[in-house]
Amino acid sequence: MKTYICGHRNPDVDSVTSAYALADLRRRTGMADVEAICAGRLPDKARWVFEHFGVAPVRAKRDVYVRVRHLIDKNLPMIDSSSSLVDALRKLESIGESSLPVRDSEGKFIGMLSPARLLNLFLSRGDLTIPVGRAPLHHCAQTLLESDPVHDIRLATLRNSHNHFPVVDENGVLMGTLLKRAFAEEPPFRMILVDHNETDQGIPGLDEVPVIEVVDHHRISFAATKEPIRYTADVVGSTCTLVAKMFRATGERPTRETAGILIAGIVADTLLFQSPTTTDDDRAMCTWLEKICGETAESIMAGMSSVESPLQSMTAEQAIASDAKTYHEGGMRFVLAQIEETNMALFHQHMPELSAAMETAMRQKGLDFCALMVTDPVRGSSELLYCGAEAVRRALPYRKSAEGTLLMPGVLSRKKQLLPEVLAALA
Ligand SMILES: [Mn+2]
Repeated sequence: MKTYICGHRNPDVDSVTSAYALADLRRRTGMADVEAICAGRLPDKARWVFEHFGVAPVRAKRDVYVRVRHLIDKNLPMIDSSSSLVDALRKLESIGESSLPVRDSEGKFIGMLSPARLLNLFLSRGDLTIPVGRAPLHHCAQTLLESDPVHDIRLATLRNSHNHFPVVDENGVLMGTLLKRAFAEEPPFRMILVDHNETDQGIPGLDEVPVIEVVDHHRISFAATKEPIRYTADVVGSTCTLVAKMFRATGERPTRETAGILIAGIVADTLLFQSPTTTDDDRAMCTWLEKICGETAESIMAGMSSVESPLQSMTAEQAIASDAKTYHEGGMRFVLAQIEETNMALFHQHMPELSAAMETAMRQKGLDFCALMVTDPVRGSSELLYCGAEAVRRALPYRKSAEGTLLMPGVLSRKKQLLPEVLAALA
């Protein structure tokens, strides 16, 4: 069965690189069909890392919804309209099915062949040598589109009196048959989560698929599981640090490329060990990985930093959505977004569009407030652009700048520094 390894939505470098490296480790330790994916757009800095080390980047995937095409019964044949009716009926009989879909010479679905419908023909003509295409076919009430999410069609299909449903693509080309009993089967893939554990922060569709493993360094808000799962969590600066420790614990030595990709995650999340989330484990793993990789943490950080500033390459909407986390706390719904930007003057120039985009996002998502934390990793401080609930803003311990932002000297971590202040302001 296929296993996807995926970080959080609005992925950052750590969530993409840790997924890549863990897929590498899981493949070596015997997992056959495993693929690292990225929940949405691959961050530019992560793209640089994969290009720099000459490996294919993880695939961006919008969701992991189980779709109709995943449930097609691969053992059931399709009948060509040109084949003889008697042959087709023998086929039905031999596989023990009561109906099968028929396609024309272009592969398009034209109806279901079902012996019950043929009784009249047989009684009146007694001749079954005609082609299937000239026999009365049954036009069942429900044809399914291969791209439909299963949750959208499940109820209607279960209520339908038929058992066999033809599946077509958007051009009407027949893809196969879905049997009602497929809904009772296990989902066709499963998930390993890295760098997050809250379903709300995961790739859409996550709640429909079993999670077999979590590797994470965030607060735990994971649902109760039916079966034991592998759960690796620790208070470290980066998920890549945990993956590096797992390589060591299993006696596997990462390749030069995987070592470099792990370093990228560690330095991106710890801002080259300046962030207060940094631990000795992050430094120790990085030192080990540098020896294998042959490149220093500083040079990999410098390479990633050379990627254009987000405010230059993105629209205001993209900038606030690129790393945004939604929270529900203290009866309020809010978004804390973060970008890294070394050019604060550029940020101040873009404030009007950013504020407008935040106001729009608040209306669309029904938020009480929204804040964009612009972090300068070089100077080691941040500024906050805030929209919405005035009382919360007033309760935050940050001084207003001349430009109207909130100054956060020495603040680098949304999780460890900003979020606790926001939660305190809500209390
Ligand atoms: Mn992380």
